[in-house]
Amino acid sequence: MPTITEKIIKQHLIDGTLIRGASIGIKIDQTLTQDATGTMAYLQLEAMGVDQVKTELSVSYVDHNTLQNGFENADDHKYLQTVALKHGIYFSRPGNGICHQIHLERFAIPGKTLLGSDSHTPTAGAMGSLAIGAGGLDVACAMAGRTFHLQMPHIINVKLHGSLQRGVSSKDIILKVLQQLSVKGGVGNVIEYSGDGIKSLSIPQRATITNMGAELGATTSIFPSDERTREFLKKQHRESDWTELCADDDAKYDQIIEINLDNLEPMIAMPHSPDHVLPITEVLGLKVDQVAIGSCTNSSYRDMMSVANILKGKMIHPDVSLVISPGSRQVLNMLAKNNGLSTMISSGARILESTCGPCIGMGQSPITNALSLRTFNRNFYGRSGTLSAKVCLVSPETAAASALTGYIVDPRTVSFQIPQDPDEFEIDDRMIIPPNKEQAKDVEVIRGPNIKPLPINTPLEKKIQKKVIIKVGDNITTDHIAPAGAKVLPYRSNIEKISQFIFMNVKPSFYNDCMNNHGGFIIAGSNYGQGSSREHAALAPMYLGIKAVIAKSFARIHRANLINFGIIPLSFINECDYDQIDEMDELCIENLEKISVNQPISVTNITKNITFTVTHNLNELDIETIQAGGTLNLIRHNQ
Ligand code: MIC
Ligand code: SF4
Repeated sequence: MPTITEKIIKQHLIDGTLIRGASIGIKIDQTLTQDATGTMAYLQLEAMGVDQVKTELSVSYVDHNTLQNGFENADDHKYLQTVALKHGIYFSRPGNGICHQIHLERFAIPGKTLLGSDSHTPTAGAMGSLAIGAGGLDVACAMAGRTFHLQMPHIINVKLHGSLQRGVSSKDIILKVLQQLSVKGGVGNVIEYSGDGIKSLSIPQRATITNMGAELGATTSIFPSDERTREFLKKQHRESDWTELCADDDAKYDQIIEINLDNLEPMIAMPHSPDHVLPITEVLGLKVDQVAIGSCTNSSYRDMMSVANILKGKMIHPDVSLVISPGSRQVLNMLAKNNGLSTMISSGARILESTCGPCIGMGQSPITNALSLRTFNRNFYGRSGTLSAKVCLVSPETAAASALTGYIVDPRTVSFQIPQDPDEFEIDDRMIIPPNKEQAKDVEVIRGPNIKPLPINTPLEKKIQKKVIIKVGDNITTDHIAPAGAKVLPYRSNIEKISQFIFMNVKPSFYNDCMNNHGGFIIAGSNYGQGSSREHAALAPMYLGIKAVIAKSFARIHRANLINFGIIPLSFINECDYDQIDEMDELCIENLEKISVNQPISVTNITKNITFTVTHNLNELDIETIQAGGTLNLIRHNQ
């Protein structure tokens, strides 16, 4: 009867029952962090007074903030390295690659639970891990051995039939799913893949699909652990980590989607959302200015070899800038040894280090009004660093073929050799520093001057009477709230400084308006906070005095982050109440000491002299957390 998700959750269940939609608590086996969210997570771990992590495995990666334009990022790396050694955490050094790619290669295990402070943690679902993205504080709590709470997800089964045609790639499968389900269609769900079509997909191909399940808003995505999984683990010299794991034949799903790979076409996501998906045939011939290949979605050895085979013996178009970032040191080294790298260099590609790079706006912003074709997973407004750029998401095959012509082409019309998976991957873990209990005692944690203490919220007051500082529409991303990019990311460990950038591209006066009004409310449409797991999108507004967000609906991770920092997430009961609120209206909520489960809350709009009701969907633990002014306060209070 059970699905894969139910099997893993059952084995890890600590609180609650497996009723879909109910609150449950599970044990976390593995955690991962990356540098942009990791500094906060480890500051929080330190604040909890934990000596050695309680997980089976915790890994700290450095892959986001690697442009060292000033001391800040380098200082963060040193902090992360020393704090890892102190607390029993593996440390993957800058240059070793992108967290999700490396975790898949070296650490992910079928049937294990993984919690990561990055929304693309579900990449490891390709291996049959139950891999979930969360805010840094939730990951810190998991490292401290605390239970991770979530809503028991509903389960959508995506059945793949047939096999991909020449020039069509697994990126096109997930773009197709996004076209059908949209960026909010996965909220509250796990996406489980099955069907005869999965047999022909290798683990890195599956990983492209599970990675971009984050763009559906899904809790996670997962594939069975089968012979293909065993084969991949064997080639990574980890066959002993393999166990078989699949859903029972009569497993019950909440929704079934069928996709026939035999007639799937190459797809493209148009600006500025990963679900604005069209078949590539509708945009053929559009002029391209930049092509960027890489990111945790499409930077495996196979992806890189498809690109190399398409570029082989040819030169890129004079009007195109082509940048390529192989996903890991393993991939880069293998490409270097089999001449794939020199093929890329000869064709005019600019090779970047194995990091997130342009995906997170760390350099390579395209020219004004550019059309930038990227193999990444997000094309949110402004994320590339050039506000006027139009970023489109495509497969590595479409990207490479279009870099040669200078306009969008259908990769099915290009002749190239389809790459084979290697017989063996090259194993060299020397850029991963393992924990060492003996040394841990003597390690001094080094903190640069940009690493500031954590701001802590105050307990919830009985009454909030404040102004609406901003009113936004649907599908606001965490990139809208807390932008990324090379100018802002160095302040990820300095909340006071990063708070000056909040809503910078949406309402530049947001910071000053918060300062002048002692904080206030945020009003939003549906799916507020989609995208990244960055808790800065909650922590910095908390620092600026934001007390509540009233939205039509929320994205899962961001809602959890708001609760963690003591900001109340409230939902409109009647969506038309949203229309009656304007920026700078004064709202008042009273009797907050009496919030209880399932009890609606009444909000008065003093400016308009109207009252409306909202829900909160908070469980008892959430209410306690908010009353205390956030998770850290609650933990301290209960210690
Ligand atoms: C992203 O892709 O947006 C990031 C950068 O990886 C984020 C994490 C962050 O903001 O540091 C994510 O996906 O969670
Ligand atoms: Fe890095 Fe981009 Fe992947 Fe986020 S989506 S982890 S920034 S490569």
